[in-house]
Amino acid sequence: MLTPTEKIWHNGRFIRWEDATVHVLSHVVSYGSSVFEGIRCYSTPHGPAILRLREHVRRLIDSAKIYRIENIGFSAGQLAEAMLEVVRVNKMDACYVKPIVMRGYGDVGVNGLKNPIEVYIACWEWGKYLGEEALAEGVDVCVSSWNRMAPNTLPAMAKAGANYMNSQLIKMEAVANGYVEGIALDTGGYVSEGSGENIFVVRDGRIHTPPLGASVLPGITRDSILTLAAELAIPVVEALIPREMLYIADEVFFSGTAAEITPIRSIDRITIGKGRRGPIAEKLQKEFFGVINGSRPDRNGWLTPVHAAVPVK
Ligand code: PPE
Repeated sequence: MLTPTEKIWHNGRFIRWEDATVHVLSHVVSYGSSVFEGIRCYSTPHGPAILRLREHVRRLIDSAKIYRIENIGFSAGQLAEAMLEVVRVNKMDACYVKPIVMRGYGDVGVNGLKNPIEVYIACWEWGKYLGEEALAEGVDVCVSSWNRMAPNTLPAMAKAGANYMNSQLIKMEAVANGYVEGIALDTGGYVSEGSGENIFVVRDGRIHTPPLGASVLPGITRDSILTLAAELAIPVVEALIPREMLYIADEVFFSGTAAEITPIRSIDRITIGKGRRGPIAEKLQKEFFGVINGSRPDRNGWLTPVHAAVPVK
């Protein structure tokens, strides 16, 4: 269960954790009108540092724009600084940072354009997403009977609260059937993504991942993996993946801020590869966690130190 921290940032000032409440008639409650981010702050040899802060801020602003929130009220720089400040104020080391932009209380009805925009940023300690052993051992998952949203229904490129109603159906069904997670197909029947993770499939030394047109969130960890794969000279194909490709893969793994890089050892009770973490997932994990633990240089400037005195652009 969630352990509260002291403060939450709200519209430019800090309030107590327990005061960060919304009115039940806020637009977001009835209509799901929120966009948000999930960001990890890691404990590094140089103190706490936020991973890929700029990219998360950018996606938050993009998600808002898709839903016609053209002005969050804070610049990218201000939002980034606020996220660092939340970690500082709460004296956190490793934690998960969650900014939420929502349509608040005021008007009634579906059209939320007149409702005020509320911005909150919270942080708390969050451990391993798919279980302690998952990163080394791999997880058992299924293909969901639920599809990801059709492209012209809910936009998958926006990280919107409403999309997570679909994610909940995928996740709850998987858990009810004894799996850790579900993989959703898109409405064309091609592999899309997990309820909260992007997916990668390895066969014959080549990495395959669904393109953005397959109803996936443009994951920032996905992007990190594409960058690391290029640096390691591992070929990557972004193309539609038929479901059966999952079963005959040498390796399959998830990526996400929360899930990091999590190998999949079985899908629908079919063993994937050797039934444990494969060499490519392991190599990518080594590089990814190497940047965080300082054993690899931060070549691409992914880490923003929380306690540095320089403002973030
Ligand atoms: N797809 C979905 C649907 C998704 O929710 C996430 C993040 C990803 C892909 C991976 O994106 P990225 O984190 O930028 O690499 N899911 C978040 C967890 C959701 C939850 O609140 O639970 C996360 O990983 O933080």
